[in-house]
Amino acid sequence: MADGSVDVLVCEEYKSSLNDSQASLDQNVNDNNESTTNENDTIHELLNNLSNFTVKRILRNDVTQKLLAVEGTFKGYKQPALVVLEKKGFPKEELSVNEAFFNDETIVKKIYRNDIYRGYDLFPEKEHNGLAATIIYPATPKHIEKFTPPTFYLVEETPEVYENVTLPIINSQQLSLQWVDNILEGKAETDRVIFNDPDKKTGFVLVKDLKMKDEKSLYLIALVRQKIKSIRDLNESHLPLLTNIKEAGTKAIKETYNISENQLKIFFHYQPSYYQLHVHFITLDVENAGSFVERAHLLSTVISNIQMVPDYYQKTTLTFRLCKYLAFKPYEDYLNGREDPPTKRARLSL
Ligand code: G7M
Repeated sequence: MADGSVDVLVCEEYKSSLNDSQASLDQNVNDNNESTTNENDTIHELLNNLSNFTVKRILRNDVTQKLLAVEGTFKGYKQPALVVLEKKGFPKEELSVNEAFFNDETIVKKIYRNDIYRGYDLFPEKEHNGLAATIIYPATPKHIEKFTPPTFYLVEETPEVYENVTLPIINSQQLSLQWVDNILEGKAETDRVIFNDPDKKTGFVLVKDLKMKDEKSLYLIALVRQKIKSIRDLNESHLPLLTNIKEAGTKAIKETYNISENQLKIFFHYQPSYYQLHVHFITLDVENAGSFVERAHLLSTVISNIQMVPDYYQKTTLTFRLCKYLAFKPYEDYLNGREDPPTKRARLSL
């Protein structure tokens, strides 16, 4: 497992921007590496005996991902090291499962029995009981941050808050959309495009997302040609565009991957990382796609809301989470400066 691939830990909202900044991170690491090439060459010898490592701080103990990230030091090495331990997945084949666990060597310890239910601790043979380890040395503050769980802040964004806080932020600090333009203009990732509708009003490009690494599970995004920032801007004039994305997008996926619409989750992010409207298309098995309730808005629900109330997204309160205090602060400041701060403050779950 390479360092760059361990991005499951990052707050979803910042993954894309981190991907963008990965190059600079890699550059930092390279710069750092130049001065520590000798250390790096020899540190691997110490790994033969992990008692050379002292844990300074647990950065993350993720029970769902079964992953432990710790910061520490190796004996004789000054700079911080990062060690990530992950429980390995199970074999996929029935025969391998049989051979790995259901044999004489597996130690069985009974924990409980209740009616038809029994619980055990199993200790399979060593080779089926392993951990995957990633060691980063030297670990930069960015690496440490990447593996430290974020603190989340919930924002209930009224139209007024959007106008006074979000919009100025989007206008002043949004991430570059060059990569989107490149795809729309056919200048980049042409081999990753699944479908292209050139219509200026209802057209879009359906392309493999950066996160789609192989063909095992689907992760596509539909990049819209019209200049629309986010779902906040959507109204009834966009219904032909939205229905086209739904119908033509799912048709293209059926033809290319033989996956039906009822196996797809099709949604927007709010807030997105990139303010040029795009729709995520994933199969239901894909995790870590930011499809939690405080971020995902199903395309079908968005269409239905606009059909009922044409200016729904200009009127509604949109709730989203932020995972950096710096990003949250403008919202906190704005709401604290209001005439009736206690009521307004109650709208923010700190
Ligand atoms: O909704 P949100 O803005 O968070 O999603 C943006 C999506 O764009 C993420 O799923 C990213 O993985 C994806 N993405 C970001 N970049 C920079 C690229 C890129 O250069 N190419 C492609 N194909 N997808 C990208």
